Amino acid sequence: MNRSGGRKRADTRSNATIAPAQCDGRVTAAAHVRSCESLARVCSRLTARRVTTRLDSTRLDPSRCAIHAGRVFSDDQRRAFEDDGFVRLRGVLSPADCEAMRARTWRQLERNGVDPDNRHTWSPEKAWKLQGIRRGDPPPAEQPQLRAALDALFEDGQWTAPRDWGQALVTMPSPGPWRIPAHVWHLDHPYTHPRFAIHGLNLFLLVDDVVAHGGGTLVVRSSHRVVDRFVESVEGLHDKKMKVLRAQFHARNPWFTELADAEAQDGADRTERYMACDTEVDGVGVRVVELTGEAGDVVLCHPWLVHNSAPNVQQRLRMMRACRVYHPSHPSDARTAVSSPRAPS
Ligand SMILES: O=C(O)CCC(=O)C(=O)O
Repeated sequence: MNRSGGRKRADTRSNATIAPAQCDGRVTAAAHVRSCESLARVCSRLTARRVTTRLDSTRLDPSRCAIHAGRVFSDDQRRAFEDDGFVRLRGVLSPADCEAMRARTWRQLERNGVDPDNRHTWSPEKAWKLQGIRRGDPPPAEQPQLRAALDALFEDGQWTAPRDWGQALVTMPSPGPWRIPAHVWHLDHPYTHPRFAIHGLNLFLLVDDVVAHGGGTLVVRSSHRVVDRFVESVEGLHDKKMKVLRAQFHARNPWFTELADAEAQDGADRTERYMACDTEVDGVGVRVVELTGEAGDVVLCHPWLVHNSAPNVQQRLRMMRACRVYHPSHPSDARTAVSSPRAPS
């Protein structure tokens, strides 16, 4: 998650370095995904393989109930996570904490040349050098509601606290119409992630309210279950690059093939097709959903939930943050690497 370039991240497995994804000083979505996928591949190689005989790995142990400072992760929330691949926790951060995070973000944006009162200065590349705003984040692991959720979802209730809320996802407003993008629908975690147990999650924090068509991350609801079927059936899973597996996954289902087809940008029809109702893919009802909500909400996403960034055709900046949480068995070097794989920040 380093949009600024310059610093290289260590891949201590091979002592190689992974250069930040950049293109003429601008980071493209494709470059971001390449970066995510190469790091996920590192993780995948370092993570122990698991053999299992159960049929649907997206069902978790229902007997676990986690409570932190009176905050419970309920059965309904667990079911939502299993069925949809994501669950929203309301009001994880207080309005005051969000206000402070927004103020820090604006201060950095101003240092990058953004004038809050002059929209001509709101160009996308000025929202890419925001690493500094992570200092001063309210620690994710100190939020009781989030702790309860992570305890309930992770295998054996074990997870390693992220240092901060991760990469800044700031999207400047752009002219409409709002469209579902084709590039790049992706996962941040490897397809070789263990089945039947959660060893990694994506966390999206809404630092500000996010309304429809306001740049909220797009997810394919229940896609984690389609990925699960793919993983179960694909040959040579551990020998293939993530990019190859992604192409194979998309090629297998016309719905996903066309979703990722850059030629198929047919505006309203596309929105209708992918967002108005579920379509059955490999026996699973899926549709594209926008992550919207209020400042302080956190959305927990299954590692196999297919997702993408989205345009912001509203008047205000989209401000979210994205981090990942891992099981302690996840190799710490890979954990460090993957915690900041995206270029923007
Ligand atoms: O900008 C966004 O909303 C997309 C975020 C994303 O793709 C990611 O964190 O992997």
